[in-house]
Amino acid sequence: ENVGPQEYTLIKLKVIQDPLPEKLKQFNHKPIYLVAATLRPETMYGQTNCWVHPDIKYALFETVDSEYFISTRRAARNMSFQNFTHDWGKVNFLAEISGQEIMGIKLKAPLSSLECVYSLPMMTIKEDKGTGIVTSVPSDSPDDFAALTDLKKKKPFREKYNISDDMVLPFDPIPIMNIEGLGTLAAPKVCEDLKIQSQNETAKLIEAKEKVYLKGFYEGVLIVGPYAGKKVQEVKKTIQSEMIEKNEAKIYQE
Ligand code: A2H
Repeated sequence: ENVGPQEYTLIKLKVIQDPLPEKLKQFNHKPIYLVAATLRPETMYGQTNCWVHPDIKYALFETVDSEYFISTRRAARNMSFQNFTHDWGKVNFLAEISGQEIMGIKLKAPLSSLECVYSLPMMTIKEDKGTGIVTSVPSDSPDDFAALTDLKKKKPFREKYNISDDMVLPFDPIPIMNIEGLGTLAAPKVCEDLKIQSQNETAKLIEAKEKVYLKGFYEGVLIVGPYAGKKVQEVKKTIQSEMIEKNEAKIYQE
């Protein structure tokens, strides 16, 4: 669908669960990250959780910086052509991991005001886009708000994927920017205006995204962090660069 390469910011969500989940136990000598591809690095202040698809197969591999990354194999291969791995074009896959095996994991999300966030199930994740892992900003992303609301409303959905109430119920959208006409919680507002009932209402969610996305980018003004008061457009690149300098993010293209 895309013409030409798309640049994403890869956000490194560090696994901070102690002890490590069973499947990751043997990888305890280097830091492990779930890596999420985003187009909106300036919204990372509002991360409340991370999305993985329970049925997607992910892989763990070692990067040139001696860290472990978890993403789809496809994304890992792309990364190997962008100097993420020791040998150009080669990935040293160390484990195959299903989404369910990295569900409900405690993570540290860069820039988020929360001490920790959890990996939770999202059923609309596409396997062939980004890393197959999505970081969640329900204040500004209708997809994220709809998926979080589904989990909050539907106990059987949480139980099916072994998600405890404390990983979901305390987490509310965090106001991070003001968009004229939409306020400081644009995605929840538009989802409510359009009466979106679940993450599967694709057509309505496309409409919601159109409403929030362009306005957020052109008219959004941050209300938190060091760039509070600045237009998103003016500080997006700076925020991205600062995360990269702190080793919390990378540029990734596909
Ligand atoms: B965005 P594009 Cl605040 N499957 O990040 C489904 N969605 C995926 C994905 C996948 N495999 N990989 C990335 N994404 C999401 C933040 C955000 C995003 C906000 C607002 C809008 C928004 C927080 N989630 O995206 O098809 C990621 O969510 C609106 C489209 O390449 C990524 O940016 O254009 C975006 O979709 C990439 O979508």
